[in-house]
Amino acid sequence: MVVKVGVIGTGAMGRAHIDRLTNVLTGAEVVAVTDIDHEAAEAAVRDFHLNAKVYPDDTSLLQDPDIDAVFVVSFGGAHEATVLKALDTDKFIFTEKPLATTLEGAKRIVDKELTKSKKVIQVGFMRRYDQGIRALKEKLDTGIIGAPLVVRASHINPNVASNYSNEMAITDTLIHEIDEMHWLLDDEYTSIQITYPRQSAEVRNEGLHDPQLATLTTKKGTVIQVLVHVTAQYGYEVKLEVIGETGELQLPNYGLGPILRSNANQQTAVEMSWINRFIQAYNTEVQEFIDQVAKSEPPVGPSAWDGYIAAITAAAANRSQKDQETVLINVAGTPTFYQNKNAPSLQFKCNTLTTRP
Ligand code: NAD
Ligand code: ISE
Repeated sequence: MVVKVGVIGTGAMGRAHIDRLTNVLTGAEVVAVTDIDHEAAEAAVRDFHLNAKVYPDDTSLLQDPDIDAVFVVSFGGAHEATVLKALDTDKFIFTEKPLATTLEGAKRIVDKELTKSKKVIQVGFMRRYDQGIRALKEKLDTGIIGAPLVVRASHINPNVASNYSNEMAITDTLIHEIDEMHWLLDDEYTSIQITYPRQSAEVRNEGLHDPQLATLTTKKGTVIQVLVHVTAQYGYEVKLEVIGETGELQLPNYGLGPILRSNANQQTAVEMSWINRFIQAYNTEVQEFIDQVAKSEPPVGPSAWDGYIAAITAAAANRSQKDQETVLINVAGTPTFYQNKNAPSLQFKCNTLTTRP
């Protein structure tokens, strides 16, 4: 079966997904697109030589009975409304991160998915598919460095769009580490604090503080520190180091050129964009999603529940941005529906955020 896909949002990431679905992966065909910028949708059809309908909006695209799966690749703030509408259909849903930009929005999605007979949503947390991060996790899980005590990570962008806000340092950027770290450590967050170091003179966006430092603590006691630096100019880099009881693990940098040593000098290229750095991870996550849809089986990748955990943690971080205080996080147990695809359950407790007194 060829999975028929509708793409909602044809900006940089929407086009990258259309490209991989059309030219790289197997088993899918993009048959419909839409974007609030109609010309952007038309351009995607032209540029990728698609045999696809251009719909005026997400609502009309979602009514097309020939579409098996939708890719929601609009602005983060627009995901919730589209995903909720998509849940009224029988289509599978791949939504880019964040699932929603508020914890209430993420909960509305989870609540609605829980009324269905099976999971249909996968969230684009592609870090879990990166071969370097996976290899690091595999080593960590062998116990070779003992228990993880401290994690140090950096998320560096050369620059950001003019509409990038201070909150987006969390909901758009840190959200990747928020999802990655509890999966990597097989642990749960108990608190988060954002600290603002000296402000960079490279910041152009009103209200944006850059860089920012996030400190997360976990139930097992690991402390995770993440540097978010989005106006770094020199390149795009994601760094990760796990310090254990008896050793350390560092993330290898995949996809870069060779290291040149000459004239008492050493040089190597630095990537400038997420598009190339994570290309293998994007291809793997999307192929896996398509293969599941082809079998009419629920996605096995990051779920709406993972998106909800990320939204709770991001909401706590957004709160900490305001006063630089530690915010406690309390995530209730995972509903059965998200643990076992064959046993849906509506037992579901609301989660809380509490600020340290
Ligand atoms: P972009 O600004 O290049 O494109 C967004 C597009 O969505 C624009 O063309 C805009 O007109 C369109 N749009 C906005 N609201 C819409 C709506 N309601 N209906 C239809 N179209 C709408 O941004 P981008 O870089 O392509 O990012 C898109 C999404 O992908 C964001 O959620 C972002 O967080 C995510 N993203 C994920 C990764 C990743 O590593 N997983 C990387 C980049 C972007
Ligand atoms: C972008 O939206 C992404 O998701 C990239 O993966 C991330 O590294 C970048 O910081 C975000 O702005």
